[in-house]
Amino acid sequence: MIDLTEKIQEALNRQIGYEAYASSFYLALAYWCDDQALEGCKKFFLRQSDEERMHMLKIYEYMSESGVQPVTPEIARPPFSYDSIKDAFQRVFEQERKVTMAIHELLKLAISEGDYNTQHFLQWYVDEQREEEAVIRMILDRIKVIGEGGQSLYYIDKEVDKINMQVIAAEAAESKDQA
Ligand code: OFO
Repeated sequence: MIDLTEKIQEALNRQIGYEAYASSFYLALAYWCDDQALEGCKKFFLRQSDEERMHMLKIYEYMSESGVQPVTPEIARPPFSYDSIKDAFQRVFEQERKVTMAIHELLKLAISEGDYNTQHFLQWYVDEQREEEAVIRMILDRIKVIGEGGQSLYYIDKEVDKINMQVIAAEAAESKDQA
């Protein structure tokens, strides 16, 4: 059993809330895209919603293995609609930046508490956030190049679909390497 201080427990519970919100946010985005007939974007956001849930569950497991019962959070309702697909991805980027900051704060706390296990546990999240931000930044760059309006939406959707497939392939290769 690992000892988690009160402060670390509170911070991990807060992080559970952020991951839960992120999962719900991506789900809302997926069905906004569905309404706009953007199938590629819908798939991207659905996969991301599942991943965020997995990130949340990893914290549940970590706390449980440490002999602490995690607190299931209340989740705020995410935005229902967006001005454009660019607006949607920009908000995603801001959301991911917030989560990155939260992970970094948590890591700083684990360092100041001398909690080596939590530091080690959080390293995975640091890497994951960096990768997620890079993917969203790439999508925003592609949207800039393609432009918005008219037929460009069709090409943006195709591009996001392609990027989604690349993310899936990269994750499959990563888990094969770890097996
Ligand atoms: Fe949990 O990875 Fe983004 O938010």
